[in-house]
Amino acid sequence: MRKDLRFKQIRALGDNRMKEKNFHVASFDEIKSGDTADIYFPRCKEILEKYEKCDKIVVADVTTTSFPFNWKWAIFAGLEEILILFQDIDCDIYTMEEGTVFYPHQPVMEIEGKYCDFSVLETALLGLICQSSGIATRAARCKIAAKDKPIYSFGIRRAHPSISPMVDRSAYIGGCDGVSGISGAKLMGIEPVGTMAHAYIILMDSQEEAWIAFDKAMPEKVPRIALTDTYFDEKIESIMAAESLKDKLLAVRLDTPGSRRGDFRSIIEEVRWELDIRGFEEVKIFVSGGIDEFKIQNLRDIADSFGVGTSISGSPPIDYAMDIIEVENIPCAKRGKYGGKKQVFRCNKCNSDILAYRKNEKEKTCKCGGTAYPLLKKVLEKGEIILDLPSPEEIRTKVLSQISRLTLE
Ligand code: PCP
Repeated sequence: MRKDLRFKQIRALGDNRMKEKNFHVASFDEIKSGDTADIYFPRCKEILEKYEKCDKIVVADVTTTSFPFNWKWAIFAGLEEILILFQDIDCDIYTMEEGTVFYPHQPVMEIEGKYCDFSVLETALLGLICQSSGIATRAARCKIAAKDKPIYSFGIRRAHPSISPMVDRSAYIGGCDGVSGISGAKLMGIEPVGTMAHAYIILMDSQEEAWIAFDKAMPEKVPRIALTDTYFDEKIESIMAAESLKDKLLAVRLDTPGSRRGDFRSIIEEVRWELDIRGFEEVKIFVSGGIDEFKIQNLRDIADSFGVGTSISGSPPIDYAMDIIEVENIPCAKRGKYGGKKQVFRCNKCNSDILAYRKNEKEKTCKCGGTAYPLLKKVLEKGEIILDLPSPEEIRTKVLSQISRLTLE
């Protein structure tokens, strides 16, 4: 196609979007109708319809065979949006509860119905849980690394703004103690958290004026955390901030640029020393910028809280796959997959799992003598949501109790 024509087309598309005042995102209707599907799904559906194969009742499950970076476990997240996607679709869905820790080869979800009723939703389904589960898992890993020290999700600036509520919700249910995004916090009914930006310091006449003005302007509920790495060495600015705000200063934030970061641990130790010898033992140290679970592990004994961006919001997705495992009640699966409906039973004594062919057993006896209970429960019946959706807070609590028994290894 002649270049100018192609450009005109792009221009026209761009103009349409501009006219519609819409970003390059799919609408609710486009997602629900399968317009965000990979093209091979509607094409195959067309042929299946032509050959009258569409009425076959199938069971499809969603599993993964491994996790990024050889992680040993992951957090299942994104269920709430799955229910929005499948509401009014004539099928039944069994899933683990959102926030459940799971392992490779374990089904987090099983869908029963006529394949063609949901086939074009596979792409959206996977997208909803792959990204959300990756973010929640990385947040949980950072939370394990931080132990009792709070961690905050500062990563929505690294993702398309249309998904910032999902990013912050996944980070929060994964274990973050707070999120910086206004829309994400609104979605969860919590207060967004934040400190101050370098731009703010630069626009004010001096660091001191910026910190004092912040203190005068902000409502009491906003913690007084002074950013102390804009122009001078962190220890100098931290002393200046402590002497400016005295006992009103809760913490200093060190977001030292990479070019100056060198040995960040030593910088934090110096700041700690200088604050303590001047009687500011109560002033805490908040660090951000390039933080991940391993940096947290290395700094948690000297830093009091962490702002984590890219490593959580940009976490690799959990690469779930959806596969047919049964047709007309006959187990059948592609190579590399176990056929047949399944259930995962988790022992309430030793916490180990039993993967079994699903026969609706209420419980199983574990080899340790404990009782193992089923993790997959029916959440959608003939398109109707039958699950009382837990709040993000409840899901977060469930995650924290499970990860308290886990490690990063
Ligand atoms: C960024 C901002 C985020 C941090 C870094 C996320 O600092 O404060 O909290 O970093 P990460 O993605 O590496 O984890 P700046 O870019 O300096 O922005 P600002 O001056 O607005 O704080």
